Amino acid sequence: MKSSSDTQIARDYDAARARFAALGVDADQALKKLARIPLSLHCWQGDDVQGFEAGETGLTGGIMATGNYPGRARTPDELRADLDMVWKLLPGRHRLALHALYAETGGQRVDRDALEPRHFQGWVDWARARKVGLDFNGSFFSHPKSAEGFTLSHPDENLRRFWIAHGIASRRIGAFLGRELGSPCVCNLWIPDGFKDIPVDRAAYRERLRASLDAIFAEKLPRAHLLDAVEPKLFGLGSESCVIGSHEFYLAYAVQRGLFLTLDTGHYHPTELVSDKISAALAFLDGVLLHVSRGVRWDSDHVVVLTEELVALAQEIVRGGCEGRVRVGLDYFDASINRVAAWVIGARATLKAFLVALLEPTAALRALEEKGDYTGRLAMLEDLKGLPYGAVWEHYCMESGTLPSMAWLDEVRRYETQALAKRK
Ligand code: RNT
Ligand code: ZN
Repeated sequence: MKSSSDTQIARDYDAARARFAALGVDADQALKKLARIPLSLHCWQGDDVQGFEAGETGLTGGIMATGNYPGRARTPDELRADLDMVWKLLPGRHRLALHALYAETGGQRVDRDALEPRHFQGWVDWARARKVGLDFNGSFFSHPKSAEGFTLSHPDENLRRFWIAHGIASRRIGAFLGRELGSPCVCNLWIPDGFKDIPVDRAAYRERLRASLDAIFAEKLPRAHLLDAVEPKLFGLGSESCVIGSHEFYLAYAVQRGLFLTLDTGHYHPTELVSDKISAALAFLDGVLLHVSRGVRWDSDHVVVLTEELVALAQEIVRGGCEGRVRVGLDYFDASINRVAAWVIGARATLKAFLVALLEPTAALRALEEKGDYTGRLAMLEDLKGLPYGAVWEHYCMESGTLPSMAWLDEVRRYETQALAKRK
């Protein structure tokens, strides 16, 4: 039986659909397209990027989760239970991005250079049962061998060798995940290497990084299973003066080697827009991995919310018809609020941004632009902001069998009382 709020949602949707139809936009079609855009949710929101290694060192590498809200997942099963709740509250089909830190080694100490595909079997079983694709990240931080702030560019050859072995192991694990689940795994590489203060020989560090990457990427693995990505950044805590793997460095490397470039929205100057970089990168690259994040004054990894820039990112992808070449990953970690809610808020915001983009009368805007009618273009872009996107979103949630706005939060609160609050 339909409740009165269900009926209200249906009525609102009918009215909204008519508004969009008047602009030549088919809302039903837009929702079909939205259902085909998978997000790659980051497993590390659930436990403040801790992972499950024995003898953990705590989070290092110039990134930081602040807050101590109760309920952090402490075991793979707790994390998977939390993810099941997240999945229940999201419309659409999504992927999960793992980090090497989340290996399950059955209580054995297995160092990062010795990780094997079998250490991720538990995740494969979870993913297979839910028809979820997996992505992967090598973990080049939170480890005694990264304590000096350098990994693949470290002057010490032994340390570099260790991290090269980790990079090679990570790619093999990624290829395994892609093969097992029948969908290419994006394996992302980010390293923390950089200087707090003014270096004198940047070139030597960058040369060593290039050579280490060449060693990692030497092994040819099938692209049907594995898509390699490299992630630049501008600065981190303790690497304010120079990051070895900078934007120019990895952009050039990705072009030369045919890799994906990872664009993290927190990794640039605060006024620099990642939305503007997608079409530039795709003119030369097969693909881009987005790390959708929200920096507040710095790369603070706040929970993603529906900002103008988030909508602009989605618009760039939808307008360019490059949904197939841009993987949309999330990357934030907030320990100051309910972690499950944090996941849901950021993922829903990202899906809403895509919905706004898909409901745009792009052809009409393009026609104005081509005619040079920039007055009309600006006027229309502004007027479009008042359209009833919310009504389409609520309908989409209902049709997808998930809860509409705010009702999902009741579900998270119940889960908090029943499960999260008991984790002491
Ligand atoms: C760090 C990078 C990196 C990490 C995660 C944990 O600045 O953004 O992607 O946040 O891999
Ligand atoms: Zn990132």
